[in-house]
Amino acid sequence: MSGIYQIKRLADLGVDAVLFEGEDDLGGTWYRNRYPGCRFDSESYTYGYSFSKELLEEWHWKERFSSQPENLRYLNYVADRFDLRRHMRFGARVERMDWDDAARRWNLRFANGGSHSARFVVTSLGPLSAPTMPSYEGMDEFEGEAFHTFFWPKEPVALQGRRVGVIGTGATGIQVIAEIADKVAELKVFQRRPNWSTPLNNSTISEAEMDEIRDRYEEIFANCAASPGGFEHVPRWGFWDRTADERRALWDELYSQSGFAILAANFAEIFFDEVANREVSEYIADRIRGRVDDPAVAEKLIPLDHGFGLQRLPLETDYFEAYNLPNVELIDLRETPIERFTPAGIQTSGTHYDLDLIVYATGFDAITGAYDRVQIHGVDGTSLSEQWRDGPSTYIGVLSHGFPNLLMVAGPQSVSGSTNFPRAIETGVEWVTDLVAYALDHGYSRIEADAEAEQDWVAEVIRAHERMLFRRSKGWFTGYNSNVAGHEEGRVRYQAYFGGAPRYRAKIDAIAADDYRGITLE
Ligand code: NA7
Repeated sequence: MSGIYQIKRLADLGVDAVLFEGEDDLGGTWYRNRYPGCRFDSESYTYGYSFSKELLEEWHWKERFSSQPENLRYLNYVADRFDLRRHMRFGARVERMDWDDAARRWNLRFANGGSHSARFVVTSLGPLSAPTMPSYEGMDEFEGEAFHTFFWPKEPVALQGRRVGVIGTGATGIQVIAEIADKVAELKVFQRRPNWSTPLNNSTISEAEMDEIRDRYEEIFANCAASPGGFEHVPRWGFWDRTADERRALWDELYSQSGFAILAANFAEIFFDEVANREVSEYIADRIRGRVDDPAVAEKLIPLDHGFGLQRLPLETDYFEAYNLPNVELIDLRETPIERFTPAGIQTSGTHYDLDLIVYATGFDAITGAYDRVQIHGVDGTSLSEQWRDGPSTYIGVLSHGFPNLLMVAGPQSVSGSTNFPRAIETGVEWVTDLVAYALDHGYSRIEADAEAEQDWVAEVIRAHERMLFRRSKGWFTGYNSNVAGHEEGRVRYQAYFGGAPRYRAKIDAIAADDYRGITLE
């Protein structure tokens, strides 16, 4: 999403720019995540690019929450529509980047042995592009098929008649489980911690509805720009001004609305006030109880370790009803942990499960993982991943001191991780493009964030984070990942800016207007 728009803006600027992509085609997230059920949680028409009126006129989103194959078609359409493929080099995975301070250039080395040198490098690496796997004894011995959802094969995967195990119940696991539950012979869900989840309420978009959306595009994007999360849903204050019955009436309404309404149009107090959060959590728990036939299974699906909305909320279609099917079993790993894998399946402390296919929906080394996977060496050979070992440190999520001319789109500590991605991506791309244009216009060839300005930004990121109840939760917002050393529980990483998109934009625009305050250009 970000690379495609970034290369367009750089091409429009008339600079000599090339886009390197590690995969053999474009699409990023929507190229890779081909698992059944993969789709937007954002309303499609708020997810698409807003930069071209013609594009908005031409494209018809067929579903309110469009699915992966259609999303990939869209990105290909955009690339072809604006003739962007000629700027793209596929199969070009950057393995290492070294800053040459004398030449003021980055030297890039590719996994396939090639190299490239550039004055500026703009990273569009994606916040959720470094998948992570658990490490259980005997995983290599399993004789069936097994893969991470990120690596779901391009070729159709047989599901009918097969015994399938899914490990992980985050946003991905919830999508895939709900989609395949009635298509497989047996489905075993290995759940360590349940997540809160609410209905997506997807629907198709007819030609007539799409025309109405097209007429409203200007308003839609203005609404997104004004909301903290980059959606049309707008949070409200006033939890304590309403009676408990009034609050329940609102939640009944929001639960039947689509997308993140229940989260992003809810009372803002639920994110800051434990009592408010407990009440809404209890409401959602009751909804789960109402949808799952077996009360014992329902209780296992209700999170006890975090309140509603305090980790990334997965949206679902018939997820809870899947557990009412006779072929679906929930295995609570807190009661019966996985002991090892065997050639035939998975052995827990209770039972051996025979499986034909194991799906790892075990998530990502979020936000900084993609950066750690490139060896980036800045001034004096300093390693970026070493510098960020305990958490990222950036200036407004775009620059990091000691790494001149490295400009991050939707980088760590920007709002990308905390909002509707594409809206923040467009903000980031436009800001970075303006900075490059400014540098070129003024004859500057070196751009570096000042250490002090960076410290101030990190302090602001921490302040915004600490105000919110999610600060204690174990999810990728706080950098938690049990499968990555240094990201375990209790090691909080300040990954994203949670001050809201409008405030973020105001801050970065003021910096630009003030001749890029906090950045040394020379
Ligand atoms: P998430 O949200 O990070 O979920 C990963 C899930 O995998 C989560 O339930 C984990 O449980 C589980 N997990 C991870 N390792 C293990 C092991 N070893 N054993 C059992 N279960 C495990 O990733 P998703 O891909 O679902 O979603 C990522 C984002 O992509 C999503 O937020 C959207 O923005 C798109 P845990 O919580 O660690 O107990």
